[in-house]
Amino acid sequence: MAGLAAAFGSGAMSNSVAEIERTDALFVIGSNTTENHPVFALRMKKAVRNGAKLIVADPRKIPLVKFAHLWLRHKPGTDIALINSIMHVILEEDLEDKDFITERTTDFETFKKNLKSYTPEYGEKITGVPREDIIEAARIYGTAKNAGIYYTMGITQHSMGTNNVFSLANLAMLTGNLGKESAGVNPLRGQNNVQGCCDMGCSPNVFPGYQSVTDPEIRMKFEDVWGKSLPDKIGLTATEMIHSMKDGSLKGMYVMGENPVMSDPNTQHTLEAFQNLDFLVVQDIFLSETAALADVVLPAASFAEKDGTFTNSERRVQLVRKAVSSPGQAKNDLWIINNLMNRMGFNHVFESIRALGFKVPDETRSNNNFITPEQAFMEAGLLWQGIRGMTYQRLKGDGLQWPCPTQNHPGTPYLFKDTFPIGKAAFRSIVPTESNELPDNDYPFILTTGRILFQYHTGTMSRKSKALEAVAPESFVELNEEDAVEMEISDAEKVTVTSRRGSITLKAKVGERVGKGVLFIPFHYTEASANKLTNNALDPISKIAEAKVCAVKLEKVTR
Ligand SMILES: Nc1nc2c(c(=O)[nH]1)N[C@H]1C(S)=C(S)[C@@H](COP(=O)(O)OP(=O)(O)OC[C@H]3O[C@@H](n4cnc5c(=O)[nH]c(N)nc54)[C@H](O)[C@@H]3O)O[C@H]1N2
Ligand SMILES: Nc1nc2c(c(=O)[nH]1)N[C@H]1C(S)=C(S)[C@@H](COP(=O)(O)OP(=O)(O)OC[C@H]3O[C@@H](n4cnc5c(=O)[nH]c(N)nc54)[C@H](O)[C@@H]3O)O[C@H]1N2
Ligand SMILES: [Mo]
Repeated sequence: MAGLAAAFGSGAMSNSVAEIERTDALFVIGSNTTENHPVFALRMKKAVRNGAKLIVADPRKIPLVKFAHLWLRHKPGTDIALINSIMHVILEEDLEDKDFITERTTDFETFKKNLKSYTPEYGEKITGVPREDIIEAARIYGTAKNAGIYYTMGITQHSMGTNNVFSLANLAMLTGNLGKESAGVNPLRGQNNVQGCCDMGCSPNVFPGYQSVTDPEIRMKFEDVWGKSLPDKIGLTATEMIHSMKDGSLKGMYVMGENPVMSDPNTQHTLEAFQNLDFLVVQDIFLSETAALADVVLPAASFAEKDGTFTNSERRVQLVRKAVSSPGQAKNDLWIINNLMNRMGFNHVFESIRALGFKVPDETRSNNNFITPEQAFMEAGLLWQGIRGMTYQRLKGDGLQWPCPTQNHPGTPYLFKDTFPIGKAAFRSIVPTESNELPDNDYPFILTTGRILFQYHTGTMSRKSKALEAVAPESFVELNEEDAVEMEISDAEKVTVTSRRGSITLKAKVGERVGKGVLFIPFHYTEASANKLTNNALDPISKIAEAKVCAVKLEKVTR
């Protein structure tokens, strides 16, 4: 693995939240920060008040645009062309960081050659962004002392999502905006503790701490502590599992804290896959659409009902403490896992925690070999030096940012200061590719999907809140005024949106948020579920689904 994006294997922010305020230029691309990361957005607005210049690149006129010096409304799925043409201008105008390029990168000459043809004129043709704005973006980003990139699902949820991220890494490397304060390439993480899940090895290719399952030495280390032989092959990603369920090669499934029946693209395909299973267990705090299909439902306790750690976007590990008791028969996830482990006769972990010199409280010993959250955390530190220096004692207060390898290490606010984990970072010559499904005569609109401030994902949680439902009770499709006039659709009128995979009926929201030819639908509402429409094409590297681009048609509802 060369390239810098590989160094971002964790997907963690390279820099810290607080640094945003002191940034000179912010490049927010594919992130509706105000609605989906309001706390980050506050820092961004503060940076702007402090004099920072803000560039927003988003096909939609998102609320952050109000604070931007420059808004690039590119067509969905054209980020590579946009970034390549910005980098073309940076080179043309001599704004690159030559020292950084020489000292910390490789493959620059090939990369430079690849950029030759991506003129601002080319950029305009592919993206729809005026060439002057591409030049202006290059000047703002290229001349700033510290420039930070902030991206989320508008960048990643594409069949070329990984190449989009590589392109952003190229841009930061070209201008030396890595390994220093208030800069970097910063994916704002989505769910609370999605970072912690990734850190703990919830990816098919790594053990906790991003340690490869295919490296025999690493595997032996884990086998020693866990007392079991471990598979040496990379497993399936969640999106690939759905395909394997469909073709019958995957027969049993245990879903914990996910509602794929609504959150995965192409619902019809997902349902067929689930119906093909021999056995399904769902562990959730509510009876979700997916739990409703399960053979066994394990009722789980929510975050407020248990102890443990959550790791946030800036790699900060924080303690959470039980605040309220669980209702009914709900048990916390670790309790359920402990029980399963015991019944499967698996208690070696506990033995090794003690054998390796950790003090394990006696009561735990008599308590059916239950591992406490703290012990699980200590064991993780044993196997991953990134958090080895952290203890529950040290985490009290504000927590600590990994890497934190020793007991007196203060934690790490930003990564790659003097070097990359891979040594020098390689530039990648990225060539734009088209989205898997583009509009045609039958399906003339591009549909992009995402979120709104007042709802959360599949709504299992947020739609139970009366207050949130009062503000955002139903789905809608954002539609450009010009298209609305042409099609004689008025605001709030019911319309049908249809793709090759399904059809939903919902309210039209006419305005200028989306450009002509583009529609946006949030995926929160089960009664008009956007994922009935979306395309399950995958990025070949990350296997993320193309939730941000598919072709649809729009029709008035006729009676
Ligand atoms: N209120 C609320 N907050 C949330 C969540 C929630 O459900 N509700 N979910 C959380 C989670 S898990 C996540 S991952 C984050 C996601 O946070 P975001 O990624 O900000 O959310 P999205 O609405 O999916 O899409 C982001 C933006 O991408 C833009 N976009 C669409 N297509 C393209 C494209 O081709 N290129 C570019 N550059 N932009 C494009 C959309 O217009 C949108 O503004 O939010 C987190 N925060
Ligand atoms: N069209 C479209 N589809 C998308 C996206 C998009 O932008 N567009 N975004 C994608 C993204 S980025 C994401 S992150 C996914 C989100 O997709 P999901 O993760 O499937 O969506 P959630 O609704 O957050 O489901 C989480 C489930 O966990 C349960 N839960 C909450 N707390 C706990 C707990 O402590 N223990 C247990 N066991 N369960 C718990 C909740 O009740 C809920 O049912 O959606 C993806 N799907
Ligand atoms: Mo997410």
